[in-house]
Amino acid sequence: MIRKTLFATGLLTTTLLASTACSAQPAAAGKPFKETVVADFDSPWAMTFLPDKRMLVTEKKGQMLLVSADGKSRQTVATLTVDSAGQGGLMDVVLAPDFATSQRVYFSYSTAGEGGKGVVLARGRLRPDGGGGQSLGEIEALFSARPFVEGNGHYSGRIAFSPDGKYLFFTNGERQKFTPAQDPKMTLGKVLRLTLDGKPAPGNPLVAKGFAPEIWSYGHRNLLGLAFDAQGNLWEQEMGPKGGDEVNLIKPGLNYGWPNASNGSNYDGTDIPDHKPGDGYEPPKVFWNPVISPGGLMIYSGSMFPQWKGDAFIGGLSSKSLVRVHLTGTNAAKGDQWDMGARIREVEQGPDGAIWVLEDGGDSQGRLIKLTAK
Ligand SMILES: [Ca+2]
Ligand SMILES: [Ca+2]
Repeated sequence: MIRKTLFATGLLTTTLLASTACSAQPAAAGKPFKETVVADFDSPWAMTFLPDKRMLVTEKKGQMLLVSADGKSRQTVATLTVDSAGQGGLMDVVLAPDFATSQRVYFSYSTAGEGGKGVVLARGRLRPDGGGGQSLGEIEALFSARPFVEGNGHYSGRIAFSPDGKYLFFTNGERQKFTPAQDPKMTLGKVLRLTLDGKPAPGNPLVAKGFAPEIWSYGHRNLLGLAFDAQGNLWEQEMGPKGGDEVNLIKPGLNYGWPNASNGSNYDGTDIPDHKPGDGYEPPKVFWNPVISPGGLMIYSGSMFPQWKGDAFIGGLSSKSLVRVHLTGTNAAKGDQWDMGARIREVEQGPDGAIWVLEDGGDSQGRLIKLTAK
């Protein structure tokens, strides 16, 4: 596999947003939070908070932005050459566990290469750019999905670090090809467990069975959310077929069924056997029919909304909603589904416990909205 990637960095712009970008929205009846529009972006995909309360935001076409805590100013810290056709682009961004000392930032993107396209895990270091701002330097690609295939869908590309900070979990979607999810030699349709350098983590559960050494779990479709809860459980959500979006509790070595089992059906109307006891496939903890089209996943640990501590929040794309899933230990149950009026791509928890959502924006502007207690 060729890990050929071109980067151009150092582009720096500082933009003051129009004054209209920071206005409180009238609270819709029934929503237990106030919505404040903070900023907007060009097809944003993911965000994360720095210890100093600023934010890193990725835009699908390849810009990584460093945004002030109030959303009013921003600078471009990296302009990455990515393949942004279809569902591809610059995707997730997550701080390294030792960011406070290393200034390292991990991110994912799709690119074209030998055989087609695939998702790549990379990292860089946030450092002074010499002009009073910061830029992302020392950029290196760490891991590429195998194999690269044709098409522009189901890259996944979500990143989560283990609670001890030693390992990195990375999702590879099945690229709309179905069967790779069950192929032991491909990383497509899998949750991977890697070292912080992007190598196979030692002790992965399926090596003795002949699986690729990076694989932690398999039988997945399009994994667009991945997060640990406070107890150390790893939760994942994935966009399923028609009527089959899922929240899964990820355990090492298990097969989650795709494309052999799903509580949904194919979009062409053909059936897929439902999950049932004894079929050898790990069933979802929650599934949706009709679908929500899950984007990001966040597990809430703040105090602004104490009633939701420990619960999962999911951005709904086609459902244009924010979805709450009640988590109790290793069990999950549907909670709320609030209409947000736009496709929600990403959900994050802010430093003060507010919930932040990023609209997907489609091919245009998506807003950053802060949700606070009423
Ligand atoms: Ca995020
Ligand atoms: Ca089915």
